[in-house]
This record gives sequence, structure tokens and C-alpha cells, in this order.
Amino acid sequence: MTSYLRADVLLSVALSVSALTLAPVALAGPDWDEGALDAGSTLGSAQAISVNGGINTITGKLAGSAFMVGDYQDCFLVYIDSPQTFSISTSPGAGGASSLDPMLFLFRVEAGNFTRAIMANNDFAGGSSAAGLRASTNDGSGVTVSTAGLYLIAISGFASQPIDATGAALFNQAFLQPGVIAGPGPGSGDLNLFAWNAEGSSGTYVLTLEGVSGVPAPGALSLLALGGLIARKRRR
Ligand SMILES: [Ca+2]
Ligand SMILES: [Ca+2]
Repeated sequence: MTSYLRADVLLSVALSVSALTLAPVALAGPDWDEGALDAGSTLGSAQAISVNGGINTITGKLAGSAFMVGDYQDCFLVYIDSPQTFSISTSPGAGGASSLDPMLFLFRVEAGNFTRAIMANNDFAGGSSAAGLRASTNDGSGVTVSTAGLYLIAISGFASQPIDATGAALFNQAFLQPGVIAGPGPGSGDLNLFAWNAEGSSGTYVLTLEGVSGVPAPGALSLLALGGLIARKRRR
């Protein structure tokens, strides 16, 4: 009887160790490269990160005026699967120190392709131009990343920030102060990403992400199509 139980315990321990050994492999996602095709500035032209499972890093470039249309913002469509552990941080990209002073923005993709402003940051801490986002804002807006779902990540160079169709800023301007992750604030627009107010600094970047997964292309398309259907229904 005793040896029978012991074997059972040993098996259970063996399984736990095996699960622990495998866990880091399961959590570390692939690395995404923006590549030659520029990621656009709004939902319609964003790059859908079409990988299965977690995303570890996104490497890209704000090329400034190098493109005919300009490259001052890059948008990526992703799925936040773990809102509690969600984080994004920037660092200079391949090629060493970057002239880019990055700003990060998060939007939730809702029915009708409404791209809702959630949070923004310019400098994550004083003394560095690097930007970062976490699950919760700290500007008193109380906005958090509370639900898993389809989100748009945008990176721009200072001081290019998103605006609504009337030209109103989408975020509490406190986000420009070091250490502030801000939500929409008083005087913010209708919260739907429409365009950007200005050109900004340019350079290369690497984003390090947690709690974020890819959006396999067919899934993204069907989700967006569903949003469109709901919007049409509402207009009747
Ligand atoms: Ca780009
Ligand atoms: Ca910055």
C-alpha cells in the first residue's frame, strides 16, 4: 500500500517537473519583423501579426520621409490574451542607438472597426526616452486593460499623437510627462483613431511584449467582418 502511494506521488512530481521544464518554451513567443512592407498608421493599414501563440518582440522602423507617403507611425494588430500580465517596452532597434524618441499607444478594436483609445505613454521613466505600457494607467483615469481581445498597438516618434476626425487629441495630455501612462482625459475626442496630428522623430525600434499573442489572419479577418456586420445592423 505504502509503495503504491509513493509511486503515485513520484509520478505526480515527475509530471510537475516536466511541466515546469516546458513552461518557458510555451511562453516565449516568436519574434516579428515589420520587414519591407511598412506597417500603416490606422487599423485599415495595420500589420496583422499572423503568428500562433505568444509574441516576444516586434522589430521595426519609422523611416520618416523615406517612403513617398511618410513613415511616422507603425500599427500592429494583436490579441491580448493575458490582460493582467500585459506589458510593452521599447528599446533601440538593430543598428545601435536610435534617433527615435518613441511614444506608445494602445487601442481596443470594437464593432464597426471602432478603434478605441485605451492608453498612451511617451517616456516610461524620467531620464530615458523609452516608452512603455502596462495593464493599468496611472493618470487617475482608472483605465485598465481589463479584457482579452483584439487590440491595436501603435508606435510613433515624439511628438506625433493620434487624433479623432475633428482633430481632437484622443488622450489626456499628461501622457507627455515622464512616468505617466494616461487614458483618455477631459477634452479628449470621440476616442476613435482617425489620424495623427504631426510628423515625429524617426529611427529603428524593438518592442518587447508580454501577455500578447498573434492574430492568425483568417481569425482577424472574420473578427473585423463581424464588427462590420454589427455596425451595419445598428445603422438600420
Ligand atoms: Ca514603419
Ligand atoms: Ca519617448
